[in-house]
Amino acid sequence: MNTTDNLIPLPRHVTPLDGQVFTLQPTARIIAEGAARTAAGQLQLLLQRGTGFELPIATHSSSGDISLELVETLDGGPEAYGLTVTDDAIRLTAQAPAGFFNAVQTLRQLFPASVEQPLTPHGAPHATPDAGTWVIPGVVIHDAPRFQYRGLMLDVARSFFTVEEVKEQIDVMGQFKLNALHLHLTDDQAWRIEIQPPADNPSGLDYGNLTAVGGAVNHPGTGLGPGRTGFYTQEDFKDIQRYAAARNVLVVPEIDLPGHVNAALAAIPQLNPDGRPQPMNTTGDVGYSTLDAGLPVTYEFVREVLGQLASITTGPYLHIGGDEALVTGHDNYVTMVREFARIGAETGKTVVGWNEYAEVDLPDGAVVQYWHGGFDPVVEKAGAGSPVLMSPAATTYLDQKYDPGSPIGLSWVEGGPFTWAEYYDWDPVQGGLAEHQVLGVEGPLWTETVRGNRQAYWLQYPRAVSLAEVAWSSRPARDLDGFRRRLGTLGERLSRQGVPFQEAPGVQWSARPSDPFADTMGTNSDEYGTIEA
Ligand code: TNX
Repeated sequence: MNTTDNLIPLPRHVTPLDGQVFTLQPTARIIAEGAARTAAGQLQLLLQRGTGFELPIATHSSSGDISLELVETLDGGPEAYGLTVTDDAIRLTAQAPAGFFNAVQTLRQLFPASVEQPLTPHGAPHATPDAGTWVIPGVVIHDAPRFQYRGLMLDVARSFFTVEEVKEQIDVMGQFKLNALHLHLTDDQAWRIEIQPPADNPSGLDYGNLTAVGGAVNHPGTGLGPGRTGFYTQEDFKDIQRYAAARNVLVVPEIDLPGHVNAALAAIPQLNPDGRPQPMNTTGDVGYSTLDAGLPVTYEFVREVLGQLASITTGPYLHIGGDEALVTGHDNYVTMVREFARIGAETGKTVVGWNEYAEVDLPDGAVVQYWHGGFDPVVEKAGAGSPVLMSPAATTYLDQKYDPGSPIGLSWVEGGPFTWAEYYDWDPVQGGLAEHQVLGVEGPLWTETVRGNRQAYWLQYPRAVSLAEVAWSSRPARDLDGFRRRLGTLGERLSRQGVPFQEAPGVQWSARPSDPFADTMGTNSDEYGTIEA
């Protein structure tokens, strides 16, 4: 096997050192200080769980050690890293914590797959092979990402994911150097983020009711297994962000406006023109709800919600939705979205919105996330300085079925079903965009049919891995056959981690995944595979 057969996404430069091999001994140490400490601790834990060796973290290296060395500059920025494996040492270099995190993920992939253990701390550990197993081929790697934003989106509104589940999602994605997690926090069916009662509340709105009503919802009535209720307190949200930051993942919160707001209309009567709350609606329907452009309380509400969310968000982005406002009317849409984007920008954050909002006058630098429909407004906004985040449905939507018989997933995107190859063989720089105008790539998982992580993983993987390589590796370096082989090798790692994946055709999988539906059979199977949005 070649050194690169284990590496996903493919690094920029890989030079095998023929004849050299490093063998990890139980007496090795991890050498790290300062900016390298967090990644060193993560490597220590990984190796302790995977090999049984308790490697100490120290500051002066000798032969046989793994050292993480801070360098002043490295081509490719804060996420870039170098990795050298020789007979007597492993050396990781980076200029920032992000680079060390990435270097550790690559080193992890150079170890035999047997280093991988279940990701959930409660998962029963696999037996650790004996000390002679930990042999790594000599190599020199220099690596840096093509795009700065490499994300997944989790729709926690349609189906709730607990804080622990979101953290595990971060663990899985991080190994592929995916570095952004967009949380779709609100929608018609639910409101999943706590908004606290403000000191100044001119219209006396009951913000607590958003999560009391909107967090208690079961599910849109489709999907396999019991529905999910719950919401994140502001402390939960901070906790998720801290966990993510230590793993080089940025959290991007979304409040979907001015459509997809039925849960808010149900919780806060004053948002309705007749002052009467909407009933909660748990179907998977889209496009039927809207805020009212003519009500002053609409803007008071949005200012409070975006203000609180911005104040607890550590990252630079605030996503304000903007999609499928089918009953809003064009003029009302433009009036509200222009104002909401302005309010968002006033919080100091960069606003992000689905591409419908590209029709509106936006603050400088507002990010446009393309999902479907006309591309011209997107290119025009890009020309005026708006970075573009690429999520074209046919090459990035992780909720789409792999084949028509899939028990979960949607199938409304034309040209489907889609497998790993469609999500691999495309380029984010398209339709007249220039390389520097593309911020990156994001794969959304809408969860009308999804219950919990195991089902989510089954839809996400391996296609999220395709996206990770599209976002990280250069276009000329990407090659379908090489990727197919590396996916096959990856099967054993995912399987050992306890991550169910789709045994997509065309790949010789090195191990079979566990059954993502094993714990849901019989609980809700009358609704098995009924949704066709
Ligand atoms: C469209 S994609 C939506 C979501 C749905 C999805 C699947 C996008 C920006 N909006 O609200 O979940 O289709 O039905």
